[in-house]
Amino acid sequence: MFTLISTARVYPPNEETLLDTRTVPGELKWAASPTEGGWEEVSIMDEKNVPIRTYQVCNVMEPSQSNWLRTDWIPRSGAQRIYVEIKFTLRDCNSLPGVTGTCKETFNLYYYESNNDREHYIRESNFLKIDTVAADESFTQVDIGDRIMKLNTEVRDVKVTTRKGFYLAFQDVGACIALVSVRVFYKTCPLTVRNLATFPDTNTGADTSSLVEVRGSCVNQSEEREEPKMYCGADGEWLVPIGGCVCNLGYEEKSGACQACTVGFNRAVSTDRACSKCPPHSHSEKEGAAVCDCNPGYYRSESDPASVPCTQPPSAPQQLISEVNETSVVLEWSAPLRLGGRKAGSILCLPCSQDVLFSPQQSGLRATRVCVSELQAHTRYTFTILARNGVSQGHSAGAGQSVSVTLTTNQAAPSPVTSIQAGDVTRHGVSLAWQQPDRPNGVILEYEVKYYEKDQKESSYRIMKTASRSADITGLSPLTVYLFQVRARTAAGYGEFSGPLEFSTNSDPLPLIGDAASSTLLLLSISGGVILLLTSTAVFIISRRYKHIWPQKNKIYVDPFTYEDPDQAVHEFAKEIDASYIHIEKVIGIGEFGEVCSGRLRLQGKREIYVAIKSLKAAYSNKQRQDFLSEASIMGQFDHPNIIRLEGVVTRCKPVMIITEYMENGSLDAFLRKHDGHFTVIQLVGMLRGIASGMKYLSDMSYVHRDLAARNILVNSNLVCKVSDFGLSRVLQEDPENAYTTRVTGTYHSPGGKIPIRWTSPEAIAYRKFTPSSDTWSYGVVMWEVMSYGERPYWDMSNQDVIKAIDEGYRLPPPMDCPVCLHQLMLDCWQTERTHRPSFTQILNMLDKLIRNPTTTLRRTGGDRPVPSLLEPVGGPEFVSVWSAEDCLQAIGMGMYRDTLTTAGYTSPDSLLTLTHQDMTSIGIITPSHQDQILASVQQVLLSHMQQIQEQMPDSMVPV
Ligand code: ACK
Repeated sequence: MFTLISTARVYPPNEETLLDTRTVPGELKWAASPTEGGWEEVSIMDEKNVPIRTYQVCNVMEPSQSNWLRTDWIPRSGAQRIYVEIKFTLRDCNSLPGVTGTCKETFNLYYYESNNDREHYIRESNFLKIDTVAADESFTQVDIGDRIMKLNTEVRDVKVTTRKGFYLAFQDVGACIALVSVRVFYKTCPLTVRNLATFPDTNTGADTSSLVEVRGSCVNQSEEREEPKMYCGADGEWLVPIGGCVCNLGYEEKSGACQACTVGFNRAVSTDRACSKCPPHSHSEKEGAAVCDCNPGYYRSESDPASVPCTQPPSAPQQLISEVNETSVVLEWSAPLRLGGRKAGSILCLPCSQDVLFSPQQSGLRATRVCVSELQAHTRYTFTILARNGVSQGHSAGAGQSVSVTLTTNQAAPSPVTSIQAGDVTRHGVSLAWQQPDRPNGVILEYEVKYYEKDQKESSYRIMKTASRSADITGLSPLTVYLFQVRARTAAGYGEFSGPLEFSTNSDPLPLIGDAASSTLLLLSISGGVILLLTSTAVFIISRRYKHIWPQKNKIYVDPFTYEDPDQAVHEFAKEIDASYIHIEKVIGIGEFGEVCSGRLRLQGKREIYVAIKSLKAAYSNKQRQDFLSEASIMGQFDHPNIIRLEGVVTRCKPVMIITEYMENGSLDAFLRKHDGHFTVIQLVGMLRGIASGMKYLSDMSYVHRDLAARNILVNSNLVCKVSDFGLSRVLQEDPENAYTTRVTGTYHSPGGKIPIRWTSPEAIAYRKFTPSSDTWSYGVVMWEVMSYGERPYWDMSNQDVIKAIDEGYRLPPPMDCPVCLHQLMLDCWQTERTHRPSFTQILNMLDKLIRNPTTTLRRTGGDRPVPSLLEPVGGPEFVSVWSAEDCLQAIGMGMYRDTLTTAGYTSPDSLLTLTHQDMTSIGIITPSHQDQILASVQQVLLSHMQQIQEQMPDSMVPV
């Protein structure tokens, strides 16, 4: 019936074939049902005249066909997912003269897992369907005499994990088909050596997204540097090599193996890549030498690396000259005659008091000059200078290595007075006292106090002399800043003046802010009706005072693409991290530019933290690198507890990486789907509040996110939600959710960039008008996603239908059990006129209001009673009465910062939620662990407090 062209087949190295009908000698003899009139085995010749087995059926004229063909048992040989490649020809029903509507153009592929390699009969209903197979548009043309046939190749895959093997079955339902060949195979990641570790041939995982973690073993003569690991991806490719091995000392890496260094060569340090020739005056007699031994009479010091030549000790320094200047001595000499093959080092051995100063230093001198000062006046000293090199110790050539000089110092002035203190202060005077100088160098005859007005500098100063170590200075002008200096005098003259002590005769400095606040607080606790008025006055004064030292809150976001050199933007906003501080642990997902891993980061002097590591795939263009790093340049500008925190970037080595804080619960949409129905309404609103707070921060910085969606919110172990994904590029390689599109027709054409239609406001879709109000629209959709536990907005409607429905005024209905007021807030976010949508400040206020009064706001999940207006101003004394910032700080064990925070204006629980790392540093909370504790716990504590209030409500009021 058919002839065809075949080509000799070479299988790809990462495919293991379980069955190929072309290589089966003789007949296949598969079980066909019915045995007559259904599938028929037909031998044909390929173009090389080699016979191959095919199965054919062509009952296109008869109705109700169900012709089954079953393969023999195929052992799965450890495979977890198998691939079936079917080559077939299929007649187009139209090309068959006189056929009726019974003719079909598809067939069905089934499988059945079994341990029995000789099943006699398998009930058809026991087979599980893999797919319906139709002829594809891509095919190979096959010449058959005067006709041309189309040879189709289709591949299907299925998970087979439950039995030792399986049967495949083909069901024809009335088509004209020839199964030309069937090949069944599975994929493996082939044996490979990476970073000197061998990774065995590994079967891929059961699912198309699974990554199989494989541990490598070090090749011969190598040892582990860091546990070698790689992941075998579903397509048979090795991914993310982590760790690896290094050749043992004495061996070097060559073509993925470790080879011994030859005689006369060594490899002594693990950081050296290759063996190197023995250094001068050393040798190696065997292969595989780690260290070359010194020749006789030559040495290495303990600190000498094995890579330097062996050397000898030096002879003595020469021509020592000394010069005395009061209590200082300058010594100069010339280098020894023989240096022994090393740079000369020199040493001065002096049992001096610790106060004696050597410049540049006492030992290990490289220059042949030293200045010794702060010696005692009128004292006899001996200086000995010894030439040393690294092999002097223990290999000394004996005397003759040192040279000495003895001399006497002169008289000298006293050293400066250092510790002056101010005592009583009056409007016109101050009393001063000080200690004797450290080195008086003789008897102190008197002290001299010099003082002058700071503004006048030293242009007009006054002097006062005294024999004692104190002085009462009088005759000063009130409210004036003065500088005071003191010096001592001996028979040798005056010493130097002390550094200036600054003091103001203004004895009534402004009251300290903390004191003002605490006295206000004291007042508050005892007086009744005026309390609130006073509190707000105190807070007002405090915040006015602090204004100039607080970090600027209204920072504006800088677009990294405005920089001519994008690398400059990255380094302005992101810290470069040394890759060796990062320890990658596992792959947690695939991002837009490469894998996302989790791991640990230990920066110098900081405690180790868990981090997420996004890496840029190996082959990237310059544009991709810039787009990838732009996310770090953006993220690095933010500091807010509900915005994912950037730890830094790795750009100076490959792979290029972005390091952020680790969010244990991953993205919000998946997290909610996993925990469907597990949270109270208050908890869900708490999550929404966090997101709104992060968005308010972004909009205050004039940053428009453009892709706010639950998939771009990350959740940590405390259920704190943080806004993430600041990538500017929306070109997704794979988008199974079909979240983004560029193919929007009609009035919603969107040039340049993909748009997440379901989350995007109409004006942003129509003419790319992205504003904080378009983010508000997206926020409404996120609210809907949260309240429906990760349901897909607009379910399976097409993007076109969504756009149309929105345009016609249709909006998403309230999710199940969603309180009316929350749905009302969503509807407000989805106002067609963007200026009518609430700002994030208003949304945040509204949510706070709901959380504070859950009894009256969150209990109604239906009905048509009027809902409170969103845009109405909220806040006021009721909040203060619910709970205080102080309670909250106590609850998280940070009560010690109560005063600091109150003084800085953080008086309400609300205000604590706005704290950032930077805010805390600026007001004096500098311990990083305390900052983290406050940020991580405040939201949680407030939420659980709200929840407790909610739980105390009567049953009928608790939201379901
Ligand atoms: O839903 P997920 O587990 O959360 O899968 C995706 C995946 O990486 C690809 O983006 C996860 N992911 C991204 N950033 C982080 C992070 N900072 N902490 C934890 N998981 C993250 C995300």
